[in-house]
Amino acid sequence: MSTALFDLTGRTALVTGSSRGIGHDIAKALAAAGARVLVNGRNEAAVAATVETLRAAGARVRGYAFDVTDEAAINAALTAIDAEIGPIDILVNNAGIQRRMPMTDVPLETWAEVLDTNLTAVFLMARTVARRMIERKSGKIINICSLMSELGRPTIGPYTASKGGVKMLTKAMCAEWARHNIQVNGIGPGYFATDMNTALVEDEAFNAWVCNRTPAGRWGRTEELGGAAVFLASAASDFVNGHILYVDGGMLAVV
Ligand code: NAP
Ligand code: GCO
Repeated sequence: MSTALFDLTGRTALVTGSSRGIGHDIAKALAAAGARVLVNGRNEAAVAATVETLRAAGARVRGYAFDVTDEAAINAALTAIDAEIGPIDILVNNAGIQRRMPMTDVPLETWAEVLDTNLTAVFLMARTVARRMIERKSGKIINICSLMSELGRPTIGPYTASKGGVKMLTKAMCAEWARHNIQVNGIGPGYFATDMNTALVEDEAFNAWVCNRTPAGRWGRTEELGGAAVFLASAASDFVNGHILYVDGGMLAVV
């Protein structure tokens, strides 16, 4: 089978929250497959540093620093991208945060912060980008879900609710946009050692739990998500829609 199916040459990919962590390595993988990548995060310096790193590695890359919870900032950025770059062919809704505490202690502000970032932003970004994809009768949207799209664990109620929402929003987007040749799918990472999870990695008991609970016996490496991202961003997945692809070392397959 030709690798041309996975070739992203000539495509433009916006990856939200790609200044570090999972989003960074997804952007890196899409660039390596030929896409021009647009890096995002709230911190301008971090975005600029990532742009430089990816550019030094040969990527065609630009940075757009904005807060995905700010509708006006989203609209301004998407307008600028339209004017400066052109159409977004691939949108990866990756930006996300985690807040850990017993649900009875969760202030409404914390609930709102998590849901705004992890769920509402996915809606806001996709709604505007999809309008343009519908006009062009073509597009790829990848929403970053989680093991918590399927399972719960104590102390991460807002996050779990947000990720369950992202899974179902992915299916809702499929229901409305597949007819316009837009493929909307999710990637569900297992446990990966990023800034989001530093506290977990450093917790000996939790670290041991992850390694024992994961059939692969280890945490995932963020570069191991690149293949799933390139697949769902490419022609190789043109008849895949509403699917959540778990990259979790087998964790969801076993009790
Ligand atoms: P991370 O290392 O903390 O990176 C989060 C990224 O999102 C950063 O680039 C951050 O940059 C950006 N971000 C946060 N809030 C933002 C906002 N309001 N607007 C724009 N950018 C924002 O986290 P990660 O582990 O890579 O997680 C990335 C995604 O994967 C999240 O959706 C997370 O839920 C999901 N996920 C992670 C794991 C895991 O094990 N790590 C597993 C499953 C799913 P700034 O802070 O500078 O804005
Ligand atoms: C946690 C972690 C998880 C992972 C990821 C698993 O506190 O349990 O943050 O939520 O980040 O979402 O798929």
